Amino acid sequence: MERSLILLKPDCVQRRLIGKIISRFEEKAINIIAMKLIQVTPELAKQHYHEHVEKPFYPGLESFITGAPVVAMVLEGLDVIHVVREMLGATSGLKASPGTIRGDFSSSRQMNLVHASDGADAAAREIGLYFNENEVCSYQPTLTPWLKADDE
Ligand code: FUP
Repeated sequence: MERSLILLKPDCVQRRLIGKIISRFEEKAINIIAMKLIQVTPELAKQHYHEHVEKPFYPGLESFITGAPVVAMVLEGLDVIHVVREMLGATSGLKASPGTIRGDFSSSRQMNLVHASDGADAAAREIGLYFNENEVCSYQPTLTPWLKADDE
């Protein structure tokens, strides 16, 4: 089992798409094991996007990500980091394929609705930025025998 940090970004919250996007993950049988609505501060934004802080687009990215609340979630599942990145599509909504979340709902590179960790190290770091250990509630879905084979 793998974990990934997901943010439903301010554009997702403002556009009332929270429910639709969460439904995509639920329909895919991915387990939500932590979730909260929070306001990202400039300090948290700099920690989250530390590799982008010096880039020319960073000031705009920080204004955007701190401009309204986000929904932070931890998703758990088999290969969930890769699976969720595929579900999101390319970073820019203008390039993301139809059928992906960004391809269906976003027409922007910055306002691309959802963040998802891009690897195991990033996931561990980002989960630690947004959640305390006691906020993460791992559990076994009762439907598990109907979601995957025992050897998967
Ligand atoms: P991703 O891994 O898909 O979240 O994308 P990146 O790490 O490449 O970029 C982080 C965020 O910066 C993305 F959500 C989009 C945003 N961004 C811009 O706003 N402008 C740019 O020129 C590049 C990225």
